[in-house]
Order: sequence, then structure tokens, then C-alpha cells
Amino acid sequence: MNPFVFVIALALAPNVAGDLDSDRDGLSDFHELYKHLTDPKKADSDGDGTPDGDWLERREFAYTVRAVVQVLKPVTLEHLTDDHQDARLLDESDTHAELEVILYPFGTAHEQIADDDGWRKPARELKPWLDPGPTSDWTPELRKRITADLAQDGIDLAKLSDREAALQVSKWLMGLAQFHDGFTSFLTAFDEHGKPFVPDELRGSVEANMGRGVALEELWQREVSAAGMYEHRTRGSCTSSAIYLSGCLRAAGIPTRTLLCIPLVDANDERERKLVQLGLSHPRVRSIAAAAAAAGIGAWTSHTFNEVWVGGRWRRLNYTRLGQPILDRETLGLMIHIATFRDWADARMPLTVGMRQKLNRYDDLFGGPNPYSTIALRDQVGVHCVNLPAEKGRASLQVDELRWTDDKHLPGDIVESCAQKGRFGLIAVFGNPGGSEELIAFLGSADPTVTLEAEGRAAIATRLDVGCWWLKDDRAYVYLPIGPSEHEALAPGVKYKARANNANAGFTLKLELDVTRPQRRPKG
Ligand SMILES: [Ca+2]
Ligand SMILES: [Ca+2]
Ligand SMILES: [Ca+2]
Repeated sequence: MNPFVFVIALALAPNVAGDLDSDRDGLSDFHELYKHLTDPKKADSDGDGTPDGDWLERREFAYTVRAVVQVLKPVTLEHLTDDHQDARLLDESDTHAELEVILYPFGTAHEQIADDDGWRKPARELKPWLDPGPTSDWTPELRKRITADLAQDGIDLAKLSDREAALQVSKWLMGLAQFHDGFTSFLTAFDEHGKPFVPDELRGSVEANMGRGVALEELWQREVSAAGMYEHRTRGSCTSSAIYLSGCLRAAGIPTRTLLCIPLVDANDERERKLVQLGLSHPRVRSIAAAAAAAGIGAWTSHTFNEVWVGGRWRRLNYTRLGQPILDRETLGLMIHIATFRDWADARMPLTVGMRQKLNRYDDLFGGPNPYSTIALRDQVGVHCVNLPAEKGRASLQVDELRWTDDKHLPGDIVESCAQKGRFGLIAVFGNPGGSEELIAFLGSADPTVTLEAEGRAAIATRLDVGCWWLKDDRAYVYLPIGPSEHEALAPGVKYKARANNANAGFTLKLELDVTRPQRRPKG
């Protein structure tokens, strides 16, 4: 396609946040600066004729993770390209959606939170996010009370910027409410007047679970009504807490909405957990996603929290954490945003996820408690990537020894583990590698490729397996696989020099050691 025509087409399409796109390449200045890392003043940052806004091109300056996920609706596509991810619909049925999601785990949008002192006169477009709804049910009377109660505790809304107000009011609200979970937030529907009810099919299950002398009406007050939760000083699950914050923050004048995120994979599916290992090359991202998946086995996992309009953008607010990042060991590992609601009642959860959950209707596409599946997963270091984190790691690490995996000078458990798993090759031994975070950061940043050379012989290419290492007694041991064909290519009795290629600027793997092929190669 003629690139000029393409630029025009992109420029006509409004970008999602509705903010400035100086070079009219389809990406906002904000997203170019903090998400895509392309040049906000150049429509074609790398000068290759394709504008930055192109679906593939926009990943070239960043580290990204691509996931194809199938999820049970509701899915709100119009909200899913945000400060942290891009999303498009690949396919859908009445009940399901298949999404292609590009995540930006090292984006810094969550750190760029500006203050706005003029927030008390909100733009008209924000009205839907300020008005009460069936669950975010604040009233003028509640607004007066909350303002007075805040003042009594020394929080004067009139003196705060919107950022300060969001931080202080959320903290104050969470401090007021006791946790009490009756778990009705996915089972309660709302009629056209906003009145709660439990659909007939779910009534038995809700009543069976109550049994604590609390009437359903009261449970609703404590869990799915923001005003009721303020009144009773209670909140339930994450969803109930998001309802509470949504209604009470709106009462304080802060535009608020509710979003639903899922983890990168369904932890209950072994194949998907394997995708994390196979698809993510970056050690830190992989280890965080894998830890979240390991912790989620057997559970139903998703997270409902809020976004607040602060400093002219929607910012994620997770309970009291303003600027919730998408890569977070504590929250889902690496998260995918699948829906945003004006009011939780709009989600109509009892008809989909709630019904599936309560009636154990797991005999479907997903085959377990989680109503989602990741069917493809792979990360990518963009060809011009500028945001692989240098982290607190070393700029260089020295390999002191190279030993074959069956060398008895290695710690016995490493030899045994390699034998058990059929791993054969070399173990690079690092002295003084620092802690595991430092080691992971270095291995994730340095070029892992190593060349074995000997005069008059063909060079042999290998690479460190940066996902397979041991840290013990102030030494690190990293596996360097030698496959059957590489083993075959090594001439017996010839001394090869192993050298790191060090193609990644800023990180040096110091390696210059001799290697001689062992006589025998274990079977396997
Ligand atoms: Ca732009
Ligand atoms: Ca640009
Ligand atoms: Ca380009």
C-alpha cells in the first residue's frame, strides 16, 4: 500500500484516549512517549516507509508480549486499547470473544501521573463516570456526608489536586471499611430500575451459602451498594471493594470506573502454564508470570478494580495503589484488561460468569473454573527496542569455568538434575554473581549466544539457557545446552575456545575458556 495513503487513513482514525497526536501517525504523544517509545514528532520513527501506528510497527521500539485469548463475555472492546495494552477482536460468538492483546510490561505510563487543580469543574464527557448507578449509588446526601466526614478527618477536598484527592480518599475509604465477604457480586442482577435480584437458577445456591443469619437484602447493602457499604463500614471481595470505591469516589467528585483483568494464562491448564515457559524469553517477566500461574492453580482468578480520571487521563487504582502497573508479582503477575464498566450492574455477571461458576458449568471451551484460555503467547524484543530494563543488575559478569553437565566437580544436585531431565552440555560457572534478581536481570539483558571456535574447524553456535540456572554458595551455574548435532560437530580431542558474542550493548558476558568434547555422550 502507498504509505502516504496509509498515513492519511490512520490520521483520520481518532486515537483512544482522545489526546494529542502531533505527528498524526495514529498513536497519541503520550503513548509514543510512555508505551510504544516511538518518536512523537515523527510519523515514521525508523524511516522505513511504514508509519508508527501500524499494528506491527508500533511494537518495534519496545519490549512487548503478544497473547491470543479466548474469554467468556462480557468484553468491552472500546476500552481495551489503553495506556498499557493494545487489543483487537479476532473473532467472536454471542457468548465468547477471541482477542489479540499486545502488552507493554515495561511501559512507564503508570508512573506519569499529573495533578489537575481544576478537577472540580469536570468536562461534560466525564458525566457518565460521575453519575450514580445501581451499585455506585451515591446521593447528594451521601456526598454531603462524605465531604463532612473527610473534613473531620483533616482531608479538605477543596485544597487537593485530583491526584492527591484520589490517593487520600481511597486510602481513607479503605481504612473505614471492614472486610466481610458473602460473595454475591457475581450472582446479583439488577432490574431496569436498578433493583437487585438473584436469577431463579442461582437462588438456591445463594441461599445455601448464606446461612449466617444475614438477610439477602442486608448482604446486598454490605456488598453491592456503595452507599450501603459506606453506611455499614464494610466491603467484600475485590469486586465489592471496586463498587464501594466507585460510588464513594464519585460522591467525592472523582470520575471513576471499574475494570476487570485476567492473568496472562489460565493457571489450571498445564498446557497454558507451559506457554509461559515457552513463550516468554525475558527471565523477569517469565518468572513473574510463572509464579502467578503457580499460585493460581486450583483457583478461580480474575481481578476487579478501578480507574480514576486524574490529570486528564484514566489511571488504574488498585484499592489504594494509584498507578497500578500491569507487571506485578502481587497482582495477577502480568495482567490482561478485558472489560471496563460504568457500573458493575452493566456487567450482568450472573448471566455469564456467575452462572458458569455457581452451577459448575465447566464443560465448555475452557474446561475449568477460569472462563478464559490463552491459545498463543510470545514476547518480542522490538528490532529498535529501547526499554529492556537495565535494572539493578551488573553491566558485566565473568564466567570462571565451563564444565560438562556430568562433571563430578559440579555440585551433585546439578549433575543429577541434568541427568534426570536429559540436559546435556556445559555449565557456565559464575563467581560472585550477586542475588537472584541481579542474576536474572543480567541474563535477561546480556546476549546469551556463545560461539565455540577452533582453528581450521567450523564454528559452532550455542546459547545459554537463561531459564535454567542455579545459585548456590555465591556462585551461579547456568546451563549451556550442546545438542546432538553440535556435539557431533565438535572434533574429538580438539581444544575449542568458547567466546560470548556480546551483541547487546551495555552488557558484557566475560567468557573466554577452552572446551574439549568429552569421549562419551550420555543417551537421552
Ligand atoms: Ca503520534
Ligand atoms: Ca510517531
Ligand atoms: Ca516505520
